[in-house]
Amino acid sequence: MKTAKYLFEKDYMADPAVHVFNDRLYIYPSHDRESGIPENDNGDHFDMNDYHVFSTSDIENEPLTDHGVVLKVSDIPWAGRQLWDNDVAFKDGRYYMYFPLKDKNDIFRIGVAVSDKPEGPFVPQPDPMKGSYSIDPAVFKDADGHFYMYFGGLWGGQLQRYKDNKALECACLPEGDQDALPARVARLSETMLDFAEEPRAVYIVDEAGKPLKAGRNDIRFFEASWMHVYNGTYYFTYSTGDTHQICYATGDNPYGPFTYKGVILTEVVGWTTHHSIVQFKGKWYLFHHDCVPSNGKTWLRSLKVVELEYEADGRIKTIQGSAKK
Ligand code: FUB
Repeated sequence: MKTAKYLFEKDYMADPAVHVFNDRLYIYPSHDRESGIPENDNGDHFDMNDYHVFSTSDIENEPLTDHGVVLKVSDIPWAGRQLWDNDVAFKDGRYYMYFPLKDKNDIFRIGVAVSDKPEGPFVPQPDPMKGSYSIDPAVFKDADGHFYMYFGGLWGGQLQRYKDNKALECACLPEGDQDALPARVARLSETMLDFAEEPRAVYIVDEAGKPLKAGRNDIRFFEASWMHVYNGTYYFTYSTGDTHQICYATGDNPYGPFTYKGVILTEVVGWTTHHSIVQFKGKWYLFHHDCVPSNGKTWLRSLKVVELEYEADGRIKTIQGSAKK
């Protein structure tokens, strides 16, 4: 599948987190909707209020099965608004869905909902994860069985409101030669319901080992973390947000530092870009979204997939997004 294809044209879905469970591919997207909220830098127009789950045993030829609504804002006791990008992990017979949601004070926290099936429905815990903040949780299982959550996002994602895992009096967005704001990573506890440690910074460094600067917004981290391992190397992948690229950096362990390597996906139609990378039936795929079907409405995004290819030295071949310049 060398050309990107749309996956589900009946409705708007975005931010696909994708995993293989029981030899089947499961897609956990955000569910975009037309809420009528005006577009702003805070992302208020992304006012999603439920999740669906999709699955398939043949991503190239079979239509997706829609498992319907699996979790709603109205089911979540601590809910305020805005269910953004979620992810799901499997451990000891249970599936854990991690989701960012604003609480009743309009602060993004990360919640957990549990199911005994990959397609849900998922039952939320009564409170958000202790010590959680910001958005875009992505959960990675390392070869030794430990699970790590990567998270964080700038601007509407509120990451600039925190330093050393404490809320700041005033948000602080670095600029120019200051170090870029890093994503965060924390190992999960045995129960999968908490962090096992204080979240740490995910440093992305240049070839000289220096952290990327905020002024390099063409390549610095903004949101949408993902982690995969290819030939023993850890690939931390992310969106550059206001410059609309999916980039990657590599390291030799789940915490990093990760050395910046290049662009995976150039700009797509729409403001946001988001992705996941998964191996299925011997091929690697890049799941993502764009706004072509909604004629560029940034808050109405559609799921896409395309094959991802590596060079012999482990570099990822750049894929052209739909916003060709
Ligand atoms: O879907 C809302 C937000 O848009 C996500 O959390 C970000 O990653 C961006 O795709």
